[in-house]
Amino acid sequence: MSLQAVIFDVDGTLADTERDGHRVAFNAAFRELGLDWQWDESTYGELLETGGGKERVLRYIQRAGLPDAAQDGPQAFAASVHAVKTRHFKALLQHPGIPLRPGVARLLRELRQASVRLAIATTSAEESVVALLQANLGEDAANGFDVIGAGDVVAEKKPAPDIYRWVQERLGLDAACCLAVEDSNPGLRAATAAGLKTVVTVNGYTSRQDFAAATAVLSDLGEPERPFRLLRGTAHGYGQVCPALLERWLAQ
Ligand code: XBP
Ligand code: MG
Repeated sequence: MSLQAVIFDVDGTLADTERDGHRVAFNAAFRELGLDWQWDESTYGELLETGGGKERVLRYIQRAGLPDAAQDGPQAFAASVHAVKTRHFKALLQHPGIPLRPGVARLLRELRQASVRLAIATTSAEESVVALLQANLGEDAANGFDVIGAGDVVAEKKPAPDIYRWVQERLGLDAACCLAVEDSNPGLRAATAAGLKTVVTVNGYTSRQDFAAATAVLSDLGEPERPFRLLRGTAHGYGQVCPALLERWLAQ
């Protein structure tokens, strides 16, 4: 069966948005709201086990307690923190900016040229995803994706497979002709539970996680002048991820 679509995760996969993006934006939101919360890099690494910004705040409340400011209860409080945080995140995309990871822009271009459809399956809010794409690839960038599955469109976030199933349904494609690209164990579990073969590109937060279920694990997608490092699986002689290599992985 030939490759019809590639479904990309966003945070950690298209760009390293977590440590210097979402984390920084959360801390800016905490300051703006007068909270004495501060998520350092290692605390945030632990909190990343919980997918979704609002869910992450709710989880932290279990540890730090509900702040006095949260008069309307934890859900409303998490939603208001998230709204402020999203504004800060979008500002960070403008300045200083968050670049796409190596090979991402190239692979998206090559897949489009090969008539392979593109989709997104993410836990992040859609407005953050669209802003990331626009900041890096231009105003029309989101239109290059057939389906964007983001945020609260499903009840259960990753590692539940719901967001991948939601995207597949809208693509109208069987899992057997699609591949997922992920960066984390919760993301890999979500994609494989939806029946998708999955390629993982690791980052600082995820490199020690369990990726035994992945079709291949790489340092990044690779560029002609800077090939990826293969961490698991076979690269069939390639040094950069391209449509032909994705076809090989789908067929193996
Ligand atoms: C990453 C996430 C997101 C972001 C923040 O998920 O867990 O929640 O940290 O985004 P994925 P929001 O890698 O699956 O994209 O604050 O907008 O939820
Ligand atoms: Mg991710």
